[in-house]
Amino acid sequence: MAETKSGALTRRGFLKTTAALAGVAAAGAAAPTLTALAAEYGTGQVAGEGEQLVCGVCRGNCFGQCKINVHVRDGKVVKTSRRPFNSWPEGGAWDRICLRGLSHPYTVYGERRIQYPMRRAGERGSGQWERITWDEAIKEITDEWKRIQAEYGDQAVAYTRGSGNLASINGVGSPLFNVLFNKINATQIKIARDQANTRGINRVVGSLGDWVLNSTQDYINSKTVFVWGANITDAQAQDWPHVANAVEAGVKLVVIDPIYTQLASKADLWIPIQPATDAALTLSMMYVMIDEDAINKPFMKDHTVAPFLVRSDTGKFLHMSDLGVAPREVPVEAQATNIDAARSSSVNYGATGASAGAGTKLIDPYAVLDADGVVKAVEDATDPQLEGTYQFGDVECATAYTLLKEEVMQYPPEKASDICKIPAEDIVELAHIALDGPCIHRLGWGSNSYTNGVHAAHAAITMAALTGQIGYSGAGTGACNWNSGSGTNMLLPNMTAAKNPLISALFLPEIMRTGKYMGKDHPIKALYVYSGNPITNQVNTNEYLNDILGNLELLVTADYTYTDTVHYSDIVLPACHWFEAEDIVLLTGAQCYEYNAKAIDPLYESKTDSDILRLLAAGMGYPDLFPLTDEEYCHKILDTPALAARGISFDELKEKEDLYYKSTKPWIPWAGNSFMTPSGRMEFYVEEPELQFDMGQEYDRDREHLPRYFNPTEAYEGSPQWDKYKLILLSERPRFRVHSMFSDNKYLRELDPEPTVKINPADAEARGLADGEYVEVYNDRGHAVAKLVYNDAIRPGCMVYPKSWQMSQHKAGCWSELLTSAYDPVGVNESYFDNLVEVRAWKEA
Ligand SMILES: Nc1nc2c(c(=O)[nH]1)N[C@H]1C(S)=C(S)[C@@H](COP(=O)(O)OP(=O)(O)OC[C@H]3O[C@@H](n4cnc5c(=O)[nH]c(N)nc54)[C@H](O)[C@@H]3O)O[C@H]1N2
Ligand SMILES: Nc1nc2c(c(=O)[nH]1)N[C@H]1C(S)=C(S)[C@@H](COP(=O)(O)OP(=O)(O)OC[C@H]3O[C@@H](n4cnc5c(=O)[nH]c(N)nc54)[C@H](O)[C@@H]3O)O[C@H]1N2
Ligand code: SF4
Ligand SMILES: [Mo]
Repeated sequence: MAETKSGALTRRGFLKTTAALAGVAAAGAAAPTLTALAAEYGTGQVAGEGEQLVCGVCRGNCFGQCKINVHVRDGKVVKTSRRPFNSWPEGGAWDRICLRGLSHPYTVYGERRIQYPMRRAGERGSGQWERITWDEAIKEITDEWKRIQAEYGDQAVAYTRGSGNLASINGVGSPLFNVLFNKINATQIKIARDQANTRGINRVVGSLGDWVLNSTQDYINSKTVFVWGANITDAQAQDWPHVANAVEAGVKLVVIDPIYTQLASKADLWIPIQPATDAALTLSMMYVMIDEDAINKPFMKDHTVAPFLVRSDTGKFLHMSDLGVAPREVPVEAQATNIDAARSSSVNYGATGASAGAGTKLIDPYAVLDADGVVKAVEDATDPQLEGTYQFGDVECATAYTLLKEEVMQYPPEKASDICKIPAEDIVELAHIALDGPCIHRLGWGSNSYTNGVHAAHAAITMAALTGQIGYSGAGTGACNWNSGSGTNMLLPNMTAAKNPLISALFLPEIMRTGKYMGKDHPIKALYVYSGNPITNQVNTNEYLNDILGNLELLVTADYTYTDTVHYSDIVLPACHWFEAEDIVLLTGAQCYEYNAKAIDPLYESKTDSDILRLLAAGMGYPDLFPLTDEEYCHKILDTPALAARGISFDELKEKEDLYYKSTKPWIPWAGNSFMTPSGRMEFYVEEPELQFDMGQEYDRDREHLPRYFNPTEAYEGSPQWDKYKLILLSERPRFRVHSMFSDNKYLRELDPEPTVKINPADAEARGLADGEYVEVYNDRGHAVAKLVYNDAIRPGCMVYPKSWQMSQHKAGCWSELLTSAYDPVGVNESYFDNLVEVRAWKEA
């Protein structure tokens, strides 16, 4: 923990710690002037005497992936600073480094750095360790894996990761992990987070990746940017300069967030919405649009499924074949070869899949009601009707828009005002602003964190179907433009998929309790964790410790620092820090590749994850599984024909350090309105909901057809827990950490020494709690002790904590103990905010 008792950073403390690491004399050293620091920040590349500047990439999961200078002197990292991008010369708005990035030397040489392989010496979690050699560690792990596989089956060995290193060889974008674990037929446990937005949006427009929206540089071309539940200033550092540029140029900023965040303080309009009610607000905005007859009918007719007839018996669209019309032959569209335009290839207008010969395919057209009252193929109708019903034999059909309208009309502003606890006039005003486009609607992870989050996103993208504001400059609806999924899939063609079906981390407790998955025996007895700290970051810690760890025979963690997950492991492997190996990083927000050169040799006995994999492979009997060196893998990943066409190769990247990979700057998804859905249109009516993971869980198919508002699991007034607990517990992205990373960084702990939780003073006073006292936040699942902070910015009825303090840093309990493991069966997403708690004074025992 930090040396200082209070959060105040003394200049003496600052100089002392800086000097200790930089290895310069502290006594009497004059502090650099702010002007000098600003000049240095501007150029980014001031090498101190005897220093070598190495091109590095800071790459925890804060989405920044900042290019930085690693200052090396005598083989040691002495400092980090900003290093300008080459791909983005205009204005330098991509160049940046934050406090965390500036603090790296304290992580590289941190006191809690794992120095050598360790075996647990006492009870699991006792913190007692013995040092072992690499040979011993690898032999023990692989002997155990072999025993477990022989006893329980191959897939009883599992592996999982978090988001600790966004690189392509040693990080989470690496194909190498799957190479080993496929070879030994292991099970991948997939983290279950950040998916509700994606599920709600992609099911309407198709998938270009996980988090897709216009590049942030395009925001300046919109009239209003709506931010729904994201704190861009703190949590998307890479985007804030572009948002700020837009705001300065006169673009209106509307922030919808229960909390008066830093971003809200920059907004023209802040809407303090009741948590978990975004879908009700959006449906009500659509009510106003429809009520005022202000929807974009031509767009809806041409680019959405609005006029398609839906069969009441099957819930599916009516096709001409239903009416006895044989499928017709049409020319096949050219396959997209462009790496960022694969979307057009999957637009197949209801293709039957059967090929009718070279260059053609059979399609079974969607049926619509034409203006003359006759049902026709959509391609043949002169004016497809948006509204109407049609009796097809015994089967009633209605247009998709008719069904949507029925749903939307249940949310007049007065009613939504009660649900969202905001004035009805504000809802009307929001609808008017949204109509006066072009607008960007950027969805953060606010509504994503409740079990009704898929529908909040589904509603948002449906509103774009009503306004037609999508696919052109300044107009779009989506999650932030991080776009990782498509980035990884399209740009890492050698990426090796896991061989066995991925299992959601949310299913793990049940699998561990029962030994069964989808009705079949599937015990999991060994878990290998890399680049992640699930015990701190996953929901419901007690369930994790009891049900998962309690049934696990071997937990192995590879990390460079001592985390909660390390603490509960049986064997710990010392991984390298990012600066200790060469790697490639995909800067997805800016759509460019970055090069990370090796700055220093691996410290202590640490090894790169790739070398760890090589040793594990040999231990499992496959010494030749990785025939290439890491450098050769870098070439393999980047030296492909598709990238060569863009002038991208590994050698080129090494030379230029960063390379933009999209065909246009800024990038605008869904340009030309060609959506990656079966119909090629925006399918706001969903025929068949796609589950994020399918474990045979039950779900309500009818509910999923359209965007709907319903209560989340716990975080609402009147929920089953309401009698006991009346505060909704939210987290915020910590400025001083990236999740749990940097939590043991001495420099940052001076600024942010211990867990805190914010509360509206009225809620605190009602409970007799004073500002600054230690409190226990609790519910049936667990508790966490933290220092209480009075804060008027917190919506009454809520509490907010900066996330991901390690358990060992709390006086008792930890935040994740309080979090529900309930999930929506479609989104299968951890619901970090769907929790009720109470708070009381805490006295140290
Ligand atoms: N410094 C730092 N940056 C990070 C990270 C980090 O750990 N540290 N983590 C990164 C990761 S992995 C992610 S996923 C992103 C997340 O990025 P953000 O989503 O921007 O992060 P949060 O701070 O969780 O912000 C969510 C916001 O939603 C609000 N909110 C809560 N409930 C609701 C609701 O029902 N409706 C609405 N409209 N708003 C609501 C919260 O008050 C909060 O301001 O941040 C990334 N950036
Ligand atoms: N309460 C609450 N909890 C949340 C959330 C929330 O909003 N509220 N958000 C969730 C979200 S969206 C996310 S994305 C998760 C993040 O959860 P995690 O992905 O688990 O995040 P980190 O704490 O960053 O853990 C990364 C670990 O990887 C290690 N690491 C870094 N680089 C390397 C490397 O090269 N090799 C190896 N072997 N290890 C490395 C780091 O030291 C660190 O311990 O947290 C989730 N948890
Ligand atoms: S922590 Fe994130 S924002 Fe800060 S320097 Fe690193 S990548 Fe950039
Ligand atoms: Mo995340």
